[in-house]
Amino acid sequence: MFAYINLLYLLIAVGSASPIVYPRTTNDTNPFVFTNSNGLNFTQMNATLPNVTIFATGGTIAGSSSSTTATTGYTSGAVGILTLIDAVPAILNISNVAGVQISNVGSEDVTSTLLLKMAKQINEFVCGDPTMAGAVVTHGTDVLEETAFFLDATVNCGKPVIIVGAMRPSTAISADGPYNLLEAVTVAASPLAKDRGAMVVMNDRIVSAYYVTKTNANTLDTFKAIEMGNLGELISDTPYFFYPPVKPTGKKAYSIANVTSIPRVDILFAYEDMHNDTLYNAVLSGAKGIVIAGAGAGGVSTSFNYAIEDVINNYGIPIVQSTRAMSGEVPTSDISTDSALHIASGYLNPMKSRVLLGILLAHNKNMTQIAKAFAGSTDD
Ligand code: DAS
Repeated sequence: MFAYINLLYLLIAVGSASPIVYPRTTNDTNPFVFTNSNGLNFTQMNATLPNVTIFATGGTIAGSSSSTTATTGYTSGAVGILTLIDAVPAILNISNVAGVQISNVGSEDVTSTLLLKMAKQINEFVCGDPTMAGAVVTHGTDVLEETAFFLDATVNCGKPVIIVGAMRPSTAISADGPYNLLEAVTVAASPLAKDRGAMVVMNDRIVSAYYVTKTNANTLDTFKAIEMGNLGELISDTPYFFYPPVKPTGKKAYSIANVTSIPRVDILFAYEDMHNDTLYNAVLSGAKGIVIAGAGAGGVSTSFNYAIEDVINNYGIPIVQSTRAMSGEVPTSDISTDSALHIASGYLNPMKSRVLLGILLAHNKNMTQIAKAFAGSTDD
């Protein structure tokens, strides 16, 4: 019945000169005034504004602490999506928003199962709905770059997918979450944000999800793409893009419509005096792919390199060599030998390399196909 009334109102709106507006209700037990065809609820529906869906996963942006000065030691994911939206009424001047509570966890607890659920729901509720302008994902910052990379690779309808977090809990003085959320919804609702892939919007910056990384464990300006720079910024909540829409070199799109799980991929850190058994332990523990956070441009010890080549040739496990350095490229030339197919990560850091390798294994790509997919990040 409710949906029928909505449809009636929308028909009137389409027919009438002045667009219909469902103002916010004061009814706290049922704050929703509109339900769309996918069953998503809105606390306002103003037909003159774009529609954005916010997918909440938890993290500091939804964190709380008894102290207003604490920026550590708080509870992640303590606050639900409606509370987040209600804390920033200015959002409703920019966009109608629906909220989907995917999870409410610290980002360290986000799993590949959650990532698949997120990507499938964004594809269904945003890409599949012509009335929806874009998506926002609220997320913990610690592994945000991995989720951002995964969504950038698996949601490719051209609509903006904006990942946002906070470095201070919502209870802190000058909490950054509310303004970050306002900026994220603003970009998700902006026609300028189309065809740019997923982006991370935090601290007034707009950064490509393909390249962004968390550069500092504590500070508000932590998310950067060190060599590639920002795609744009926001000033007084107005987005400015520095370039026309552009695709990162080598980026490819992958469907996860028929993917039900992502194979295990482990990351091993290179260091002085590293031991080979860590590699064999990962393989024997069930890893179907390995990423090495190599020293410099993918470097490992001579002995460990023998182990790599043994695992590639005799266990058939793909091994991607990335760098433990904060930025830079691992070119094929720096790691290749005649005795095994070493796979270079290009400009992808170990965390993003692991996400890409997992997606490629989920699509049953062989080592040669995997090597070509990574080579695209520099040679395309
Ligand atoms: N609580 C940590 C997380 O969920 C940090 C954060 O969100 O900023 O990633």
